[in-house]
Amino acid sequence: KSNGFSKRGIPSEIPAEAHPLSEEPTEIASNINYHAQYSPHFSPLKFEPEQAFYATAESVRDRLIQQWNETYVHFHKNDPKQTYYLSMEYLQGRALTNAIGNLNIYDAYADALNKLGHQLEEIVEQEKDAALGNGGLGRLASCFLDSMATLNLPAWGYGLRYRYGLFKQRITKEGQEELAEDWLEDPKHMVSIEILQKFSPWEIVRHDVVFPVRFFGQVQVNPDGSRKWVGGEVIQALAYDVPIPGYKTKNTLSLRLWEAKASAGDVNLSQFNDGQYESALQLHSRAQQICAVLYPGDATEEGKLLRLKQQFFLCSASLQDIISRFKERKDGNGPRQWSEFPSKVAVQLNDTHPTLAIPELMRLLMDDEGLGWDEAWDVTTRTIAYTNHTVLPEALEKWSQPVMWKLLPRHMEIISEIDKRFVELIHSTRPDLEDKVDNIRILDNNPQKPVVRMANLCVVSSHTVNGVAQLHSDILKAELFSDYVSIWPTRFQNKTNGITPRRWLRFCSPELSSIITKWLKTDEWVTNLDLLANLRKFADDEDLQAEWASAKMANKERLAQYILQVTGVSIDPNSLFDIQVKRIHEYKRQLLNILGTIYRYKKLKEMSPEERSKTTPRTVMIGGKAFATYTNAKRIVKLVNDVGAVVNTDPEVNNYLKVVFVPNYNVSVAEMLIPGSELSQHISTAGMEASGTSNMKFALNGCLIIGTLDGANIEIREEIGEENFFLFGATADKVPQLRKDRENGLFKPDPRFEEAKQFIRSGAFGTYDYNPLLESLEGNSGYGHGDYFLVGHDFPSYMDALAKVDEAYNDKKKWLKMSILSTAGSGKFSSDRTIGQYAKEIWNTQQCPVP
Ligand code: B1H
Repeated sequence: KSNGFSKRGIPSEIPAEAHPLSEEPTEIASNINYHAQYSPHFSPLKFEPEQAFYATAESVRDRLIQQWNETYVHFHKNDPKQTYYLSMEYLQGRALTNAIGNLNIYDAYADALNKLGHQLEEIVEQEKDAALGNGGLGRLASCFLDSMATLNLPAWGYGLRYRYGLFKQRITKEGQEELAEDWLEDPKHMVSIEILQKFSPWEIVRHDVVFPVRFFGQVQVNPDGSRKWVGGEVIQALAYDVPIPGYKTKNTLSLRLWEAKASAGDVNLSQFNDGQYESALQLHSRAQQICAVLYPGDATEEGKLLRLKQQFFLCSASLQDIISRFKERKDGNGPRQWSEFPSKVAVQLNDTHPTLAIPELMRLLMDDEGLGWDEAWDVTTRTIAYTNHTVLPEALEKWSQPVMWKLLPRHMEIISEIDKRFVELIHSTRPDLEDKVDNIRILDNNPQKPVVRMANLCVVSSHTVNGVAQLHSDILKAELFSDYVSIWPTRFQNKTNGITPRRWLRFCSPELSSIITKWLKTDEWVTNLDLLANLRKFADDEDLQAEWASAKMANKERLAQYILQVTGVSIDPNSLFDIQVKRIHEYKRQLLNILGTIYRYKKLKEMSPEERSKTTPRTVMIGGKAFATYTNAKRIVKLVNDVGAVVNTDPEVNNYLKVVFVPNYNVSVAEMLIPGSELSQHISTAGMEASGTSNMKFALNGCLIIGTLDGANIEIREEIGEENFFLFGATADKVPQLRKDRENGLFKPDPRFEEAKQFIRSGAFGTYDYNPLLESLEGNSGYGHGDYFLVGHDFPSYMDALAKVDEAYNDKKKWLKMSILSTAGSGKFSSDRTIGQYAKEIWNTQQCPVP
């Protein structure tokens, strides 16, 4: 047990003084000391890395608060149109390096920490990832916040302050195990996490920003015919702000996360005094449940209801906040006109998860503000825009009508009215769509299972609908939303995703960044990524190639150290580092990767030592989390681990092949893996991956891609040149026919594919029963059966592409040139470009830089 003292204290010559804004290392050190001494979180006599991290973070937070205040005073005075990004997920990762990097005080903080006896690199590692998201959709939201701040756009992010974010993945002999991840505080330091205040050093609680959110209850009809939602239970939404600094600008935005609280009056004191503690505190515990966990499994009725409550909680609190800000900024000539609302407010829905913002805005405008239907509808539809992120049928949200009538009776009245008016519109203007109306209307009134189709509600109620890569947007227009396109041809757009070059190159690979800056003779590429194209003319230059190779090698060595530390497997930095990291899903086809690897292993085994020594040594790394109840995904995790256990300990081949499952893939792990990668795999069945965003991060870091013509791969290949991309597989337009052919028994499997599967069956990787997994590749029909994802069809062209990779890697000069051209061609994939397009083509917002 700690007594609060430790070997490492703060050097006595460093005074504890505030200096909140100084950029002088000595004064920064004093400020960190100040926070260490006056921080309520720890004994002031202890200054181990953990305490040093908190004191450093609080010191940085002072600056962020200062900039945040200036930004919002400026926005308040200028009253520009603002964007409100509503998302159920944000994958922020760590904040320290990003904050001091964006504030341009990285070196000063490194010096200051040195004076305090610490290394910045070690302090940074103390921070826990904020993982309030599942994958690409949540990380996209976080990249967008960075770009909106950097571009000086007036904006807010809105989300939920989940107590437990995405689970932590532990790998055991059984495969994946899920552990609760406490991003706010490490429980080992807490006597009782329920009693002590939980905190993240980055957030600022706004005790004065609280809105009531109602659930259940009924609709009251007033004598004048107006309607009001009453009764039920009311929970309070309390705001926590996470400051989002822009890169080298004063503008600092806010990610506002809502926490659910019961109000003080909700403790039933007489029950409590009678000793009925649990029922006295019932609403408190119900409130706590709302923000307890990210995406609770929705297999049970209770789970479903909780997810719906979360979605409504986000929408209601955010809209009340938006409306109160709109009313507050009046120009002195009396109350504002509601018709002005869409010229001050743009609401972007990150997928259908915050769809309830639509009926909630209608309700607030009609029932609280007294607008009529037509006026409220006009304001709502001119305010709301919707981004679709997937065409997978199981991810298209449909909520049970009875559940919604119970939880949100007034909203269901409004949704029914929107539905009715839409059906009338079809009847009166589009008789040709008459027979399709049951499919495109909002309510699916199938008596067995009546549901609300959230995507349809979004399309009907938004002024703009966009997909996230060109192919995906084309598929939306041609398939999922084709009938709406014929009604509203100008409503549909494409906004190809992007990533922030600050986190995903400048900060995660300082080595490569300084080489780029040196050769471009400017660091402006960090905010104008198109400048990377100027590297093209040096792609053959031997000096650049040598520097490039040495930066890559340094990053590979750092990665090899990390892999050794977390898995115990030693990998050779001279081998080709081949990486696939993303959520585990059958459509992403990690199974194709591991089957290809198994085939490679089998061939290596069959070779003579002489032949083996001529092959290209390769380290295959696969990482990602499987949804806790997705059994086939968990089997894939287990298979990769089992293959690794055999291959890595096989003395005949382990100089030529290693297979590593990288545990607990998250933002921080990505920041380590991507800079050290040479080949990355983006191999989804064509038409199924809406965009992908890690493909952009890898390409930006000079990593070559093996991939299908899917999502943003297509645009990446266009930008970097087809000769620098290892392409294979069926194209999206052929996929339906290939599935039909398969159902008709027309598919002839490649012998290599059969051999790989047979090798698993033979027990080469242990006794675990892989038959259910292998069976998903057999048979001939059904979603998730009959090789729906076309692993067998694409296997031969995949193996051919992998052989081309080996060949290219053996020609070092050629490989380096391709690597440089990958980076040089990645300019388009900056989220600054994406956000610039949203601002211009969807939001109609302008920059508002703080002077
Ligand atoms: C994406 C999701 C998603 N698309 C449901 N859809 C969820 C759907 O918790 N849920 O219920 C969570 C997430 N995520 C991803 O979005 C796409 O698969 C990627 O291709 C894309 O790059 C990313 C960002 O647009």
